[in-house]
Amino acid sequence: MKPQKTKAPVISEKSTRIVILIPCLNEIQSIGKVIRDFKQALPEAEIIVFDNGSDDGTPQMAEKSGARVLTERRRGKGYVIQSMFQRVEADVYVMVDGDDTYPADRVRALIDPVIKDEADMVIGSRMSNLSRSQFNFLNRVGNVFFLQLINLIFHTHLTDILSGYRAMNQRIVRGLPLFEKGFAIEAELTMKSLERGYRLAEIPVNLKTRAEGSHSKIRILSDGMRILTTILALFRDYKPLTFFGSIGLFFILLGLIPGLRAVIGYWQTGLVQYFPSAILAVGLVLTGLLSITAGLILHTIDRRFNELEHFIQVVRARPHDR
Ligand SMILES: Nc1nc2c(ncn2[C@@H]2O[C@H](COP(=O)(O)OP(=O)(O)O)[C@@H](O)[C@H]2O)c(=O)[nH]1
Ligand SMILES: [Mg+2]
Repeated sequence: MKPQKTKAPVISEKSTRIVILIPCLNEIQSIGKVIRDFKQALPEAEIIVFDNGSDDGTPQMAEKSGARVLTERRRGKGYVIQSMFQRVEADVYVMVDGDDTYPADRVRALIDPVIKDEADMVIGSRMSNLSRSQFNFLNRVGNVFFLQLINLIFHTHLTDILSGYRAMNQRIVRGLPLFEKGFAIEAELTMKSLERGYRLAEIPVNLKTRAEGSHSKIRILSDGMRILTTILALFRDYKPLTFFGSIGLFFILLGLIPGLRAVIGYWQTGLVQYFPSAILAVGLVLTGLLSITAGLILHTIDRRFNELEHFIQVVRARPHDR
């Protein structure tokens, strides 16, 4: 659904409230440097660390380095990002990991298209042709797989959908309903932005390896599965006709195999020889038709929901209109 474009005022440099939001869980080795680097790269921005029950002194180090520290009790990067969007008021939101793997010196290039109102979200892409990123092998394979999946679903040409380095304007931060609790939050953020027609842009960044002694919190297999199920669930919810339609088509094509066998048998002998094949064929084709029907019904409901969401956006944008 294309949200009613309420022309946001061009944000002038001077009055722009920019915040750097850093989700952190036990990042004592790197958080001090991250805060210093961003203070240097973007002195006019406020830096807020969202801590999630670190027990290694991260919040104290963050405060000592000049950041504001807020706490989110529910464990999980997704909960923290949701909390950031709900609790912080600003014009430009930058989110960056606290493990010093993203380059602070690219932050101006990241926020520029947002400030010029050329994009609603700018993603710091670790996998563009111009990026020289240090990924561990499994992480890169997972990222490329999920990237291809989302580009296939939305016919887009993004180069990185799971990057933790992004700049966003208030419209997208206020306009997106986010529910993911863990590392699938970036996939949800990207897919829901694409589905709602927000303007996405990318700039190349080089991902660095973590500081000595600091460890990634991601569990490749379980978080990877979580990201995959999230992508498939959002595909089902936002593209029901494509999702259930392709499943339906698959079953109908599958039913053709035993079906043809039964039909050819009947043709040749005038008798229904292959009963099991005939029954299997009917079963498969009916399942296919059922799935397509479900897709059509959900597609219709989805369109009406889009209209509802459109009016909610309009009312929110112009609450006093009668
Ligand atoms: N507050 C909070 N931050 C988290 C949590 N899990 C990860 N993070 C932070 O999210 C960022 C990315 O996590 P990381 O482990 O580096 O994942 P990776 O970059 O995908 O390997 C880091 O700054 C982590 O400290 C969590 O449960 N709560
Ligand atoms: Mg990391």
